[in-house]
Amino acid sequence: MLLTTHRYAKALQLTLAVIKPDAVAHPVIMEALHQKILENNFVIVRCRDLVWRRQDSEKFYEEHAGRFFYQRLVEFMSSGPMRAYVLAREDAITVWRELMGPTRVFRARFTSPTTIRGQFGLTDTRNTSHGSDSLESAQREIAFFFPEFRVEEWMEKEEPSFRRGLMEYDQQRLIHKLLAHH
Ligand code: 3AN
Repeated sequence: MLLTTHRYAKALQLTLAVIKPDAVAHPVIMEALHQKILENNFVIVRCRDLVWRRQDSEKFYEEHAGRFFYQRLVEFMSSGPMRAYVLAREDAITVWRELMGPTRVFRARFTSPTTIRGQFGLTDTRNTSHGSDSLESAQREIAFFFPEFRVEEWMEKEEPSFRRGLMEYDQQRLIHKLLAHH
């Protein structure tokens, strides 16, 4: 366990972050992304490795059904292991999306070369990562990946202690936990 001392001034916000199969396939990239999450003072609330069936992929991206990239997107997202995170931070949704950079990798490489997609993205479909784009999608997407996770309960019971920095990082489970006596 590692003690972390970061304290937050504002309430923590939750977001859903996914490392897509192209990045999970490369352990060095996967590790770099995990470190980036820690360096940017996210609380890792949950972390899960999983593989989607095609129907999971279709359901998650149903708003894109009919777009020209839909078929390749659903195939790609069910092609191998992914890692999903529930992350908490001040302005978690915006901060994670800024770290990811633009959706279109070939644009990201020029306009935002230090972002995750600018650095590691392969194509516009194989673009390393996903992040919720609003409070509503964060709620929906967290429920999709972590059906047993209760956002409201976490906000009420755990957020105040995490905000005060009363946590440690569990290197085995790759998540932050509240200190036992709090
Ligand atoms: P973001 O992931 O940046 O929120 P969305 O929600 O517009 O972007 O798109 C969802 C996913 O669909 C993207 N992450 C990407 O994998 C794929 N995608 C979006 N636009 C394109 C495109 N023009 N060509 C290929 N794939 C795309």
